[in-house]
Amino acid sequence: MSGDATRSLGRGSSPPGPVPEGVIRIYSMRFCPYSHRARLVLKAKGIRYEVININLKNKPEWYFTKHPFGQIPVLENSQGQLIYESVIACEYLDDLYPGRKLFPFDPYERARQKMLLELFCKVPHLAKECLVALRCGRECMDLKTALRQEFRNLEEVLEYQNITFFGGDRISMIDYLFWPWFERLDVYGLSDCVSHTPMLRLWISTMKQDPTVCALLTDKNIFLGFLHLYFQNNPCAFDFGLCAPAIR
Ligand code: GSH
Repeated sequence: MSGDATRSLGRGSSPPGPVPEGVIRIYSMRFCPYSHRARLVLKAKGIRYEVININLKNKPEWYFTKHPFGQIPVLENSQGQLIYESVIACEYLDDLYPGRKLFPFDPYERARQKMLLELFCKVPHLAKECLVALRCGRECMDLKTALRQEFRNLEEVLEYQNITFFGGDRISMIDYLFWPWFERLDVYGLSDCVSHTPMLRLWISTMKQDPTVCALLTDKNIFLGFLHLYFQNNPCAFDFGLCAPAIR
């Protein structure tokens, strides 16, 4: 049992004990796209892991000993080693654990995936800016236009190479690194940003059939409930659907 759906720890909580041998721990948050990346890799590779969810609006004091700025995700192993930054954490998991390698072995193909990651790098920020603007009732046409352009760049990669997944014919690391933002398009109110990119839409529907992606899909209403509370600055947001606070 990985315990992805455990209540988050906040200020005043006791620090967790050492990580048991044979298990890796992830400090996470149920709705965080960066943590989602690492959880996808943990699941895809069948790694035994435990989850400690962090309340990001009320962070535990001890959490700053795990990450200098108190960000998630962070991995911790049984030797007490800490690994943060989602892409670095995903590569670490892929290198450390046996089973199917998600990054290609071929140095050029691996470099290509990292170049694609650079091509994607504006998407997280733009998606968040659009979400904030929409939630705060601000106009976001320019932001959406910019996001559409980023998606057009990704569309060109799929189109030009005539591939289903970003790494070729099989799902690989780059697909899992992109996926969390595409799963969120609908709940963020940004589905129309892929209306002009048919290959990307096909990729999204193919991704939704992947067993790892399916295992970690978050119910849309739970996600919307989280967003509602998050934008009210309510610290219960992170446990939405577990403690089921009333939405007012
Ligand atoms: N570059 C980092 C990564 O790839 O892991 C970004 C991680 C990040 O921004 N995480 C957010 C966070 O920890 C949650 S989605 N926010 C809390 C904060 O910045 O205080």
